[in-house]
Amino acid sequence: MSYETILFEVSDGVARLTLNRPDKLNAFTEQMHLEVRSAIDAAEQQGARCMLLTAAGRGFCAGQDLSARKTGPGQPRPDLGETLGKFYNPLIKKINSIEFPVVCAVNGVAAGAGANLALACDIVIAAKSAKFIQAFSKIGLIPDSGGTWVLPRLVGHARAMALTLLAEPVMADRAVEMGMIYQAVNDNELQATATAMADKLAKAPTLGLALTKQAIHAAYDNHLPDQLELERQLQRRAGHSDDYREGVAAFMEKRAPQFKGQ
Ligand code: T3D
Repeated sequence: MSYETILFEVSDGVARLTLNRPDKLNAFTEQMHLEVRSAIDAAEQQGARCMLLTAAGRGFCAGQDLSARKTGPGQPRPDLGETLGKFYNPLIKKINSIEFPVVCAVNGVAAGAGANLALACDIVIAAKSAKFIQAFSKIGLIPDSGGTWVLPRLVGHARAMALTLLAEPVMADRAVEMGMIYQAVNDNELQATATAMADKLAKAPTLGLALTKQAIHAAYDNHLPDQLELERQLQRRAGHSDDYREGVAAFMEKRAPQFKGQ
């Protein structure tokens, strides 16, 4: 499939998805949502073992394209519940549950749903010049795309509340200090660092990583006994995998493992 609003390729197990509306700071249109969805489906079908999400130009993503939301007197007001249900929520849920790691390389400003899209990814690396803005309160909205769920968990209640109510920008270094993201790197090192990480993850034991994702997400809702039981069940599955057998064999034979992702 050819795309107009994104760039997409799968190579050596890494699906690289680049939001590509740089003039509009990669704000989401309906078309972009559909193309992102189709690309993620293609990544799964083509056997990707890691996805690298990034964007073109000076911004990462400015959230919803507001030019599609202008209404004047007498015109119907948009049903934003419908667009969340149709586009944003399925996207966040998909990233959350997809059975390989998703690395996000935040190359510039990430605002509104763009910020929360980044925070939904498994590992977030940002260029030092990048910033995160919970821009919603500036236009009378609430944080969506999982922002009210993920932010308090990452940065705590006090910071989540202030960041969302004030809509103040958080620079990448500060986002690392707060625990909002994993790493901030010099701008000219972002793509190389993220690519190296994605390459490494694509050669890792994919099933084990998928089960790790599942366990960590489940931990937010579980009490310790339930979580221990879940770990027991998932470890049983991991222990039956070819990659576990290969990992142990490689360790014993003092060689590098060749994981197949199964
Ligand atoms: O609607 C629903 O379906 C519900 C879901 C909502 C999810 C949401 O994401 S709501 C929040 C929407 N996003 C925002 O409110 C952020 C709006 N943008 C900004 O606040 C600023 O652009 C930034 C802080 C992100 C960056 O500022 P700056 O000064 O670096 O850039 P700029 O000059 O404002 O923007 C550059 C261009 O991108 C400009 O276009 P132009 O004038 O050069 O033709 C600007 O209009 C455009 N742009 C930036 N953000 C958006 C956008 N165009 C459409 N929609 C945008 N969100």
